[in-house]
Amino acid sequence: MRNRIDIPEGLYGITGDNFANGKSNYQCVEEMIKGGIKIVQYRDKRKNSREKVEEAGAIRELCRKNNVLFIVNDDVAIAMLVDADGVHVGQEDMKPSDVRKLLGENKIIGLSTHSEEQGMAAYNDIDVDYIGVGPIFPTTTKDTAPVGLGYLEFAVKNLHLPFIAIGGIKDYNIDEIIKRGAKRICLVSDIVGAEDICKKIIDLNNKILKK
Ligand code: 3NM
Repeated sequence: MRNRIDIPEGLYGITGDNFANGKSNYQCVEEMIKGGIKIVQYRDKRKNSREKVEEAGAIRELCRKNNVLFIVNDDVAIAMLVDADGVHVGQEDMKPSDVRKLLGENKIIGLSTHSEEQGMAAYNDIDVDYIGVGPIFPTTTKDTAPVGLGYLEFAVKNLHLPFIAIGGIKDYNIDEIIKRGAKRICLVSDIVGAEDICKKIIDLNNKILKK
């Protein structure tokens, strides 16, 4: 039986150039890395596959040079092509056990979960290394209804695998997440939309990691 691959604590970065005030996904990741991010997910719902392979490949190399974990959202083929460290799938994407067959034991698989039932199922699935818990608050970045802080509290108590709190998290509400015990947190629009992404990463990681 395999052991889950651990996920670094602190911020989990996700690309989102539609919120980035003209910066490319590559530029955003460069700034995230300067700020000390340890894991980045390539997520793009607008470009075609050819464009995504090119962009993901470039960001993959940037992450490799800087010892930053690189995860691809949804697309197992692109993850394999660029030799990503892992794939993040949703509830309607390929099943983790099928992704595992394609990627092998040593790659990371993440799964979005939006309820206690989905969270428990993922906890009992050894092919899942970590889960997303959210959307905690309303978000315009993903078309999923918010689940509230209740599911986060359930996850902290009952789901003993790495989880990423996500969805509508901003400077003004991140304390609600940290004080409930989340160690890994993702903000998409608030980070890529920041004027100084590097400084934002440093400040938020100091808060989450209590430096
Ligand atoms: N996944 P923002 S919420 C990509 O709950 C994503 O699974 C979610 O973006 C989930 O920080 C989300 O801009 C979007 O609200 C988060």
